[in-house]
Amino acid sequence: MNDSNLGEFASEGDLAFTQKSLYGINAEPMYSGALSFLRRVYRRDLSGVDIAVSGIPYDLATSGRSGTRLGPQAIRRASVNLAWGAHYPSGIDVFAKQAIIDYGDLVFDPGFPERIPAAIEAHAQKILDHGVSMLTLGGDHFISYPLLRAHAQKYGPLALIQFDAHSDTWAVDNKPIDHGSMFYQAVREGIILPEKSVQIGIRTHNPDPLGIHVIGAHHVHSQTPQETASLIRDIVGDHPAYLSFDIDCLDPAFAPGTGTPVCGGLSTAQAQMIMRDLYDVHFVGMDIVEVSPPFDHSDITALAAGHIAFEYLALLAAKKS
Ligand SMILES: [Mn+2]
Repeated sequence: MNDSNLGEFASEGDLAFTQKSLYGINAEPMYSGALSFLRRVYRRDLSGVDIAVSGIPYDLATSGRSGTRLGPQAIRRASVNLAWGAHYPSGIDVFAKQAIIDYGDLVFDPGFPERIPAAIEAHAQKILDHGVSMLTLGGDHFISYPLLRAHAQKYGPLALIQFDAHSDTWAVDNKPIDHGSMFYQAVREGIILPEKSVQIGIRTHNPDPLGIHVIGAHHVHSQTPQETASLIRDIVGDHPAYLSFDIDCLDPAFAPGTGTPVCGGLSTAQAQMIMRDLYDVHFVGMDIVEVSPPFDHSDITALAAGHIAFEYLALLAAKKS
């Protein structure tokens, strides 16, 4: 902290632009300044970076009510509430040893929707080719498909850990760009391994889960978060794993701002506690999707997304300490 009359906020503000170091907690009034994700520095230069957070404001694959194109903005805005301190209850400073940047958003032309999947995949390849891992803010859940393709090119076929109310493995063979069948495509292409993959919080029927393990929401409710996490860890083992968190995994009481809400879901606390017990999973990337701010109230959903992403960063930080 430097000498100033600014007290707790000993900086000139707008740390997303003015902070030179990529490390350390960036404390700034939550009501002011450039609202980067967790107050990280905004930049495109990937040198010396461990994790790049980027937004993909895409919702053209949505089947129900839309609005997730506004998700990245809302998650960033809510995330600044978490930027000022260490992770609770671990006490880990998420930013002490991890250089995390806000890479900004992927820009694409919505007038050419057929080009967008390849644009998302190229965006991910560029970041991954620099040896930087990704935390991606959606956008609707379709974005996970091109992201998985890029990650599988780097790491090989992946274990998928999918928090969701819906399987998104409904069989459609003509490869539509929609957010309910992309994991069917991913299994068929061999970029995720069903026997190493698990869906948590499911509460919609799918007659054929394609061999992916399913821990339904009712199952999560009937056991402790630690027991759920243990099941996940047993399934995934030490295989490289990609985490895809659809915010509609949470109950509409905890995540009203989403396109396809289903009652009976997890609480934010359950999801946080399950996440905290995934300490030995070999994560290679994460996305958090389906936050639709027009249906949100008091930023509940966006804040939940920020918290879940922060849990993920704390898991990675714990491995570095
Ligand atoms: Mn879903």
